[in-house]
Amino acid sequence: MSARKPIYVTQPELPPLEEFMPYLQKIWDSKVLTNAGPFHRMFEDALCQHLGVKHISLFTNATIALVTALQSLRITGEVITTPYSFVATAHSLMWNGIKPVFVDVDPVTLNMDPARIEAAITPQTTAIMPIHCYGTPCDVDAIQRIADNYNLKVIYDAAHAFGVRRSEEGEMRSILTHGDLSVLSFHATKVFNTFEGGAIICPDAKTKQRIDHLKNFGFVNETTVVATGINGKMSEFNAALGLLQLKHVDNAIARRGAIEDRYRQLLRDVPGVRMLTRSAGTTPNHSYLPVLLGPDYALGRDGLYHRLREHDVMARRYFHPLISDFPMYRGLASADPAGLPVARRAADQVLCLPIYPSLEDEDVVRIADIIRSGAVRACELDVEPAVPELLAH
Ligand code: T4K
Repeated sequence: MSARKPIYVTQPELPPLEEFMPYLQKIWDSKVLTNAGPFHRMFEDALCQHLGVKHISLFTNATIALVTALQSLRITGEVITTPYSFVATAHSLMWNGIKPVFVDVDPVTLNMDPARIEAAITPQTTAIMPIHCYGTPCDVDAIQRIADNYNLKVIYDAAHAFGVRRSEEGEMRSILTHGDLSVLSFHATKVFNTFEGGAIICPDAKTKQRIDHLKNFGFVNETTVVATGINGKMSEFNAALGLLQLKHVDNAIARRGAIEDRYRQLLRDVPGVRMLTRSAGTTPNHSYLPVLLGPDYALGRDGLYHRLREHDVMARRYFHPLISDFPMYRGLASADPAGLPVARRAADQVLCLPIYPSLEDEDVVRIADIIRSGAVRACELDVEPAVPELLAH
C-alpha cells in the first residue's frame, strides 16, 4: 500500500480563506442569510457581466434549476434528450412527469446529434434538452432550426459550460444565450463552484421574474402565490463565495488549459488513445479531460481505470453507464441500445482524467506514463505484423 495522496478526477478551487472572512463578517453583521439578499443581487449582476449575458436567476443547484426551467416554460409530454450525460438531465424531466426520448450523439463532439432529432419528434414532443457535454458547444444552430420548424422549446443543460464562448459575427459570444434557457451548475466538482449552486440564464426580464417566483414557492409578495413553486434559492453564503470566486476563475481556467495542453502533448502518439477534437472558434473552459480508449488500446478502458487506481489516480468513467441503462429508463423504447450505438461506444471507451488547477506537472507526467504503459502490448504488436490475427483484437 502506498502512502501517496490520491489524485481525484477533480479538486475544487477555493479562494484564500482570509479573503472570504470580510464577506462572512458582512453576513454575520446583517443577519440576512437568504431570500434574495445583497450578495445574491451582487452575484447575479457580476455573473451577467462576467458571462456576457443579460439575465440570470441563481439556484441552490443545477438539478433544481433544470426542474424549474421546465416548469417555467410549462413543458409537458415528451422531451428529446441525450443518454450521454449525468443522470440529473433526465431526472429533471421525470420530476415534471415528462417522458424522456433519447437520441444518439455525434461521434466527434459526443453531444446530441441534430440529425437524429427529427425522427424522434411525435405529436407529444414539446422541447429538446441537449447538453454541452464536457463544455463542448452543441450544434446550436442546427438544433434551433429544428426547434423553429416544429415549434419546440430548447433548454440547454449547460452544467459543464461555464464561461464557454464561440465566435459569432466577428466576436466571441457566450454559448449560454442559445435556446430558450440554459442551466449552469456551480457544484464543487465544476470549473466554477459555490460549494453547491446553479443558475438559469434567461432571455428577458419577464422570464427571469417568473423563474424568480418559481424558485421562491411562487410568492410574488407577502400574500400572493401565483404558481406551485419550489424552494430553489441560493443562500447568501453561496452567493458571497461566488462573488469572490469570480475574481479567480479566469486564472483557474487558464491553468486548466495549460494542463490540457500538457496531456495532449504527452498522449499524442499513444496507440489506441483518442482525445476529443477541440471545436474551432470556441473559447473552452477545460472542465473535463475525456480520453477514449479504443479497441486497439491493449489494456482496455476498465483495465486502465483499475491500473490508475492501483497508482492512487481516481479517473472517472463519465458517462458510463448511459442514462438509458438505469432501471427507471431502460424500459423506454428510445433506451434500446440498438438506437444509441455512438453513445454506447463512448460510454464503453471513455475515461475522464484528473484535471484541476492545482494538479502538479509531475502528476500529469506520471498519469500519462501509466496510460502509455497500458498501450505496450499494442505497440509491440505494431512492430510484429507477423501475427496479424492478434492485431484484429
Ligand atoms: N447536468 C449535468 C450534465 C451534470 O454533469 C450535473 C452534475 C448536473 C446536471 C447536476 O448538477 P448539480 O445539481 O450537481 O449542480 C459529480 C457531481 O456530484 C455532479 O454535480 C456532476 N454533474 C457529476 C458529473 O459529477 P460524482 O458522483 O462523480 O461526484 P463525487 O462526489 O464522486 O466527486 C468526484 C470527485 O471530486 C471526488 O472523487 C473527489 C472530488 N471532490 C468532490 C466533492 C463533492 C472533492 O474534492 N470535493 C468535493 O466536495 O458526481
